[in-house]
Amino acid sequence: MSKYTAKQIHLVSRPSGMPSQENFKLLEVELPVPQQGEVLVKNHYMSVDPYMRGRMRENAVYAEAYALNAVMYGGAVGEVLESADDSLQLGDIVANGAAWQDKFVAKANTMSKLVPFDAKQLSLYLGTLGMPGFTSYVGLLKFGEPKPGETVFVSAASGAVGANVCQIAKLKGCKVIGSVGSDAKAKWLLEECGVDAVINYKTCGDLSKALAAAAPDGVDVYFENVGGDHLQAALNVMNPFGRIAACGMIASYNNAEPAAGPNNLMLIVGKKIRINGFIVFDHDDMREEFLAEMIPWIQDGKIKSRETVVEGIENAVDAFLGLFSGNNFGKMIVKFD
Ligand code: NAP
Ligand code: FER
Repeated sequence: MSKYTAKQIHLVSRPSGMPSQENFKLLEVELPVPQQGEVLVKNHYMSVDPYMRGRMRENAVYAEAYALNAVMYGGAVGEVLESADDSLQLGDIVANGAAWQDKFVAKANTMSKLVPFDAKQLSLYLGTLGMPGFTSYVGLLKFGEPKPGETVFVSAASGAVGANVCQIAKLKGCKVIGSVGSDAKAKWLLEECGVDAVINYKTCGDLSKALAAAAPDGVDVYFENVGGDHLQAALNVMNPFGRIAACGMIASYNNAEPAAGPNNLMLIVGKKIRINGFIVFDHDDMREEFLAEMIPWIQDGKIKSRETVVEGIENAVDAFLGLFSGNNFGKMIVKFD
């Protein structure tokens, strides 16, 4: 055994509906000494993401379900404490897939060394420069195909994916309308991110009417993060040949029983709307192009990032659950000491 112990969060039962603390367990385990080809890493930040809810199901669709009574996984950024591999040295910063634990031993080739453009902003590699930021880039540009002057509607617009979609669409010359669940989030998008109009879906009344009022020229691209009433409202207001980048439908992730669908799907036919589902992990061919555009945008202040930082692995489950009630303003991050 090494001199290190690690705290880990295990999934101990599969949630039905909204998960609760009882579905998870915090354990402390001893770590082995790294063998040839392995490193021991201390994580500084881990990501909690909506997709993790899907992996808690037995019948996860696109990837294997989390095993029961084992540590979960996901994106994290850490620092090498011990190395038995030539490719990584003590102190190297690594992006890894070993979230939900504060330290771990793994093969060096399962992680990538980061040369951060700003060492004070490592958590950006879990947000704007990480999986969610890349999702916004792929989804908007490849599947939304926005043209200058067109109108883009974004749901969960202040979140990790949505805030980047809004800002990239503005940089591409579009009119942007967002929907969010609080006035503070709306104010940030309007005043700091240059979004043209924001709807608070909790207080706006009829969402289709609010969207029609915000989008007098109709909607050409809908970046779908929420589903349900948001999809219904978007279809009502979309223009012929509109495109929907179907990224996620978070409103349904904790449904124990399927909810009724939008009542207007036939509009897809008459309006000749294209709906494209996509999974970011299929689009690694765009990663270089993404970083080449995104890093200068961040450095030039053209893309702003917000984070909600929750401290301590013992609060990671709460951070994850908070995604489903909008507790995060921007990217939800868990910071380890
Ligand atoms: P996020 O937007 O940072 O956090 C989730 C947000 O969703 C919450 O802050 C909340 O914001 C909103 N929300 C939660 N429940 C809602 C409900 N019932 N109705 C309306 N809004 C609700 O999360 P993210 O990581 O950026 O993910 C956004 C979407 O992208 C999710 O659907 C996720 O599954 C999807 N995604 C897909 C891919 C892919 O490859 N396809 C990759 C990454 C993410 P409000 O306060 O505004 O309600
Ligand atoms: C996500 C939501 C759903 C995501 C992936 C999925 C990578 C995939 C779902 C499926 O295959 O059923 O946020 O992010």
